[in-house]
Amino acid sequence: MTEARPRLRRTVGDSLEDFERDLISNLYYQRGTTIESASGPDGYHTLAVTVRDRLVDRYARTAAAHYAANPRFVYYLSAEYLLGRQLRQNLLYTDTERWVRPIAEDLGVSLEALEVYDVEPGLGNGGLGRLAACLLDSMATLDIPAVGYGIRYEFGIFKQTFRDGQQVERPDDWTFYGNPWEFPAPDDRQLVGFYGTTKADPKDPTGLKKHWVPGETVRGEPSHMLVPGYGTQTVNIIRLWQARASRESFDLARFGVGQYVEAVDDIVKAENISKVLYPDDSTELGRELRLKQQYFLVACSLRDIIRRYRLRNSGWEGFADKVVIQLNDTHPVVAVTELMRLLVDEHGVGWDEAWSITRRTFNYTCHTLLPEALETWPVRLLERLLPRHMEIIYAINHFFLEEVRAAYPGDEDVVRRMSVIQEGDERRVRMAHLAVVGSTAVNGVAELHTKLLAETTLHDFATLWPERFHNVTNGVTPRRFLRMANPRLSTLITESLGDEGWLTDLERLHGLGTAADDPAFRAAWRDVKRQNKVELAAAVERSTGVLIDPDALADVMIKRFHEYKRQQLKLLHVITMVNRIRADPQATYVPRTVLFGGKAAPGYHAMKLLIQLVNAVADVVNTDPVIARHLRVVFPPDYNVTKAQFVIPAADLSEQISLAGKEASGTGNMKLALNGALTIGTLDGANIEIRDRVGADNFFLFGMDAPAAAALRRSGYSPRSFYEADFELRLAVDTIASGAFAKGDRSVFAPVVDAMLGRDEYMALADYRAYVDCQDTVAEAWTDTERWTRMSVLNTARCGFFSSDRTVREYCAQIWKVDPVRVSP
Ligand code: NBX
Repeated sequence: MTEARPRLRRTVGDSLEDFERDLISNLYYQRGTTIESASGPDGYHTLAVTVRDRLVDRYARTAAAHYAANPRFVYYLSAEYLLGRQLRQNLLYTDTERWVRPIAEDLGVSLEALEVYDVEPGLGNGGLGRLAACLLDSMATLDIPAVGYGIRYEFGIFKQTFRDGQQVERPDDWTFYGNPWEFPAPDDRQLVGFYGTTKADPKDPTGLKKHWVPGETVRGEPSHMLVPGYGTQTVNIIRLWQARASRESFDLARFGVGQYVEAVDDIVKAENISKVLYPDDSTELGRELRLKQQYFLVACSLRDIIRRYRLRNSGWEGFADKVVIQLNDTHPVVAVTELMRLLVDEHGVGWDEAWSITRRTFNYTCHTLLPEALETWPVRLLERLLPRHMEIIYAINHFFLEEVRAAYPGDEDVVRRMSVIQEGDERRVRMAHLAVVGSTAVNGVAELHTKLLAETTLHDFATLWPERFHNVTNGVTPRRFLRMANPRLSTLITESLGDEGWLTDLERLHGLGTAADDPAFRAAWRDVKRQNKVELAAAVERSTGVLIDPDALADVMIKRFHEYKRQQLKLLHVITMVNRIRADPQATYVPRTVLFGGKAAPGYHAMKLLIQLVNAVADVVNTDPVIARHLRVVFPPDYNVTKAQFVIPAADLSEQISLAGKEASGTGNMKLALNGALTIGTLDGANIEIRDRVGADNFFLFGMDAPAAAALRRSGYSPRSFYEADFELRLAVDTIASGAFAKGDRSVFAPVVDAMLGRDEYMALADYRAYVDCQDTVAEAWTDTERWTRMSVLNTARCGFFSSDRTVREYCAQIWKVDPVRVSP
């Protein structure tokens, strides 16, 4: 980065005429085609590039402002990003949509028609990846100097289709038509080593400095995507690394002896590192390639961070004053050892100083409470793949355990519990322990989550170092999830509040509180919801063939399929509704549409079977003329960020029914409440904070709280006793067992029944009665339209807290200690 020479700097014009001229010029010179012969992708690509150019201007000014200010930067390290579609966002952030509409109309195309080519980069699984995207959006909006680092997976999260109701996964070739939003930066490539051996440094008396000779090297090639702030000039970037074969990564000798194909094989192997996103959410599978991905991300990013640091700074004392790295869960935690290695082995910094720098640089966000999601790696694998890092881990652990022994003399039990190494038949490295030991701050993502972390998973650490533990409750960007997803509601809000200031100051939604008492406003609110539902109904019909009634209660459960989230509980409720209608077809029922969305990890057989059952129930419900009069069940395939933006604005009821103590936070719960859906939920994750804010009267609470759930488990939970004690529950389970959803075949869904009656790991049966009764309260409330609308308005009005802008402000104040840098127009 050098000081830009102003006379060489070109700026784009900012009028409609400039935009139109650039568009036509880009179509001709960039795309090499003409208006007469342009295809849909040509049109999309050209529009994308023309909008992008407006952001490049801002990016250049941001880079110059950052260079001049030399501030402390936030580096967000994440294995996942779920950015969503880019075109609409960038039109909004550059305020150019108002030009594009008339120009497109002139040319006889619609924005909607071009948008179908805007493929979302599915570089993540779920909440953790989407949170990364929301936080980056808010950092740019708040003018925080920040860079996100990630992996440019060639294939993102799989595409979900259904065949005979079963999930079938297809590869997500997201760059098939090219990606107009990214800029390759081959000059900033990095070399990454794997395997090999380590050698002692004869000149180092401590024995702590070593030399690593990798056995294999791979090149990391970066490209970046622009991350604009809303209502500001700041444009930050996400830098994504793609693995390439380095010259060293194929054996030149083999060419000489005619083993050409074998030599090329090594190229393929190297490039496999960034080939595909692991589609597992909240479960850990210890695959070598995954560890390679993690180290690849870390090694490339740290070198890039150091390169950037050195542009304006020298020496290492000031490193942690200019660099703060946030570890998004444990996936990038090997960074702690990599920074130690770089400092000690490559830059000759003494161990103690290196450790002080490292500890001051890193912070760690934990996103889970599930024990199976806590990453551990076999020592033997690390010794082979990253031999030097394993030595460093031993050294870090040695000094750390000295500290533990000093704090708890004679207590070898606490030493065993806290050690970074888990002893046993196969010794493993506990990445969460390494993260806590190597960080200044550790945070959970909702109040309950942080509390439970400190009481359970990380209890010993929270006792030893209470000052390290923080809560930063998650948030969501109101730009994408209110303004872009729900333009009608946004217009109504802006009309009511007088201006669009709420978009960057979401607590201003409180101003809607009084409007909730105005019948005309409520009617307008209902009208918006209805129009959103009409639109959703059309989309659902296109994707599933099922007609839904826009006047029915839209009951949505959209999230990854996981036992702890309890889609099975929702299904038991659906089946109970079916059984009630069958038993008394003449009674009156509140018409409902139950919409499911979500993927199951390809190896998660129990959840794939549950998906099949949802589809089978949907088939029975929607084709039975009696039942379908009152109830529809739809499951549009391939739930992703784009689909979320369609579903969320149309939802009346938000299902947040995880077993208390299992969902770290949830962020879909926030998006839905912000869009005026009422929540039916347990006291879990951020549900608790949502309820505290919207008020107990405006939230449908049911079920055990976390202490009750823990107590029931301790007392020896027996799902069968709940099954036997509740007639409707028994009937619902028996309906599945009878083969009613498998054309009479009792075997197909027998594993679902066995799981429910056998283990019921997440105690769905224990919460069934409370849940079904609460759903009856929901139905009752729905019949009082005015009251429901008032509750809906109050949900939106009181959810301003859940803006990711607030989340980022809290990270800045508590953890990052960074200040904004304004970029002038
Ligand atoms: O992170 C999610 C939690 O389950 C949510 O409660 C929370 O709101 C969200 C953001 O903090 N965790 C999550 O999405 N985990 C993963 O995606 C994941 C991905 C890969 C993996 C383990 C977990 N190996």
